[in-house]
Amino acid sequence: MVEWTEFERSTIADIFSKLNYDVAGSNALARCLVVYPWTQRYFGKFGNLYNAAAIMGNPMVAAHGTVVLHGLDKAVKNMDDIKATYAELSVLHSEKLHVDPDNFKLLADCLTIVVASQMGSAFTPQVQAALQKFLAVVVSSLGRQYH
Ligand code: HNI
Repeated sequence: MVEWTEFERSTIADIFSKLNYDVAGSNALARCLVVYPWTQRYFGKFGNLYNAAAIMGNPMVAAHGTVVLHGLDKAVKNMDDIKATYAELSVLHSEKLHVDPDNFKLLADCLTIVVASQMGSAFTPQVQAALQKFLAVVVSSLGRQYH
C-alpha cells in the first residue's frame, strides 16, 4: 500500500479543492489530444478534432474532460485504496475501450501542466512531487487490470 505524508495528503486535497473541474478537465484532455494526436483515435465519436482550435472548442471534449476529473476525484477521496477504487474503471479502459495504458501517463502529464499554470509560483517542487506521486498511483492503478 502507498504511504502518504500529511503534506502530500493536504497538498492533494488542496489542489483538487481549488480546481475548476470543467475548466481543468477540458484543458487537460484537449492538451492531450493536441500534443499526442494518436490519443484522438479513441474519441472518433466526438466529431471534429481536425486541429487544435477544433479540439479546444469541441463541447464533447470539454464534457469528457469533466468526466475524467470527476473520475480523479474518486482517487482524491480514497487515497488509501486507489487500486480498488479504480478496479472497475481499469477493466473498462482495458476490455471495452481498449485504451493503451501508456496514454494514462500522457493525460496525467497534461493535467500536471494545467495545474502548474494555474498555481503559478505556488507550484513548488514539493507540491509538484506530491502531485506526481498521486498521479503515478492513479496511472498504475488504472493499468492494473490489463493483461
Ligand atoms: Ni478515460 C471513459 C476516467 C484516461 C479514453 N474515462 C472514462 C470514464 C471515466 C474515465 C470516469 C467514464 C466511465 C464510464 O462511463 O463509466 N480516463 C479516466 C481517468 C483517466 C483516463 C481518471 C486518467 C487520468 N481515458 C483516459 C485516456 C484515454 C481515455 C488517456 C484515451 C487516450 N475514457 C476514454 C474513453 C472513454 C473513457 C474513450 C469513453 C468515452 C465515451 O463517452 O464513450
